[in-house]
Amino acid sequence: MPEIRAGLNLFRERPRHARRTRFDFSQRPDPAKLRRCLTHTPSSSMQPRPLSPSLRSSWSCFARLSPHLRRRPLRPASLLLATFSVAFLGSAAVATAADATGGSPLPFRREVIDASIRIGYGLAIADVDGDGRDDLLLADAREIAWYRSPDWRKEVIARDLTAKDHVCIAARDLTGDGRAEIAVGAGWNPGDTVGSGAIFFLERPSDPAQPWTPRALPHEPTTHRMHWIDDGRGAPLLAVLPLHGRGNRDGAGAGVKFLGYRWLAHGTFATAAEELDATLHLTHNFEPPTSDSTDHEVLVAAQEGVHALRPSGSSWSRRQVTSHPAGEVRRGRAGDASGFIATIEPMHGHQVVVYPQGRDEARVVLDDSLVQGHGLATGDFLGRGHDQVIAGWRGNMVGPTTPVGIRLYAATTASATRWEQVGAIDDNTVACEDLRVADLDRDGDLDVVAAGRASRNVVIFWNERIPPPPAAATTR
Ligand SMILES: [Ca+2]
Ligand SMILES: [Ca+2]
Ligand SMILES: [Ca+2]
Repeated sequence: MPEIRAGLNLFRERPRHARRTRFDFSQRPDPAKLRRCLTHTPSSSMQPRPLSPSLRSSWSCFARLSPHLRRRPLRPASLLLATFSVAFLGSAAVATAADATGGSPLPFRREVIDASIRIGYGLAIADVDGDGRDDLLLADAREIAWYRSPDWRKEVIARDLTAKDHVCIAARDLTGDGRAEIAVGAGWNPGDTVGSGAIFFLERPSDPAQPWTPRALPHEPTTHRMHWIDDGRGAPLLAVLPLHGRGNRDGAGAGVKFLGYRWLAHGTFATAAEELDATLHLTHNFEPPTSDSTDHEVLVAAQEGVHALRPSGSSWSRRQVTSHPAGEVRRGRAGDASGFIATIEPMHGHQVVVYPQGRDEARVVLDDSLVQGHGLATGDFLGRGHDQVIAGWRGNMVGPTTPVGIRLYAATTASATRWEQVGAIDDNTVACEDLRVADLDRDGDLDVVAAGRASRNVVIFWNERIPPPPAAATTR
């Protein structure tokens, strides 16, 4: 994908040492000062004062879009962008951000662990160093890195594996020694459906903070998403899903070759890749089987809707589940113990959708106001005994900057046929390119980690639903 435009750097995080200078959004400047700050260097002497509703909306938009603008002199490009945003984004964008903060406050505490990534294409969670704590892994444009729990020190283990960007990462312990095996995808260029793509297994050095040795595997063009999966046939499979079929144009042509690479041992793989499917198009993401799965079902989000793949004999069967084009897909568990499927539709889309019991005709739209929805997860974040849905979006890739965020939605019926937007986990600090969930601090609730593209950050949202005991509070 094209590089982020310079103007979107408005989202960049400040370094940790500068956090104390963060602007207090509860303050409201008077209208005259607001007008002046759009044309002059903003003043730090703005005093709280009520605004008219229209100006309050404008200020809300301005504040969310450009926190940097009030800390330092405006650069011409930033000034133009902010002015354009306030003037032309319109009430819809402002209402979206306001809606995101509605409802009950969510019990998440934000911690920035990296404020200077480039793209943040792919996240994974696994124990890299074998200390029993899950670490974070990131496939960034030019680096493959992991962040060590609990201090989140960054260790770069590979750089520039291909001339084009790295794009995805899969990490899981395959050998039973408690230390993750890591594979990555690279050569990212979705416009080149013939010569792009790359897959590497990274061979571990004795010190996991040192560079790992890349071993190339065969690949299809436009390598995009990967997971280590169990298909019930013994050794794990590195399942790799390209975005396009070979030689495709405009999402048409040959089907996407979804291939699996059978792990043998010690970083060696079966000579021939196994084909999971070769019929779909614009396959943006997939959901691996759950760890307790007996049918080893893989869900693929494609232009042709969500399709379920299952091992069948020596190959795989395919069944269409939904009919709307989808970009992200996850499974969830409803209050009545039935399953549901959650999606973002279409690819890079604006809708968060749930299919109770995986029934296409039961489609429920949870939200239709995302801008470039790109992160989706399910889990019981609120401790209700069934799964909620969280969705993150990255905002416009071109044109005027739009607010970004991560929202949480919860079912209001046991059968997951009705939903409500509960609130925002993130309100305009992470232009969500990818997100993952896990109980990172092992306190019993699910935490969220997100990588931001235009915001160029990696952020952990600590779930504080369960108050930490005094003795545990110091271990984070
Ligand atoms: Ca660890
Ligand atoms: Ca291992
Ligand atoms: Ca937790």
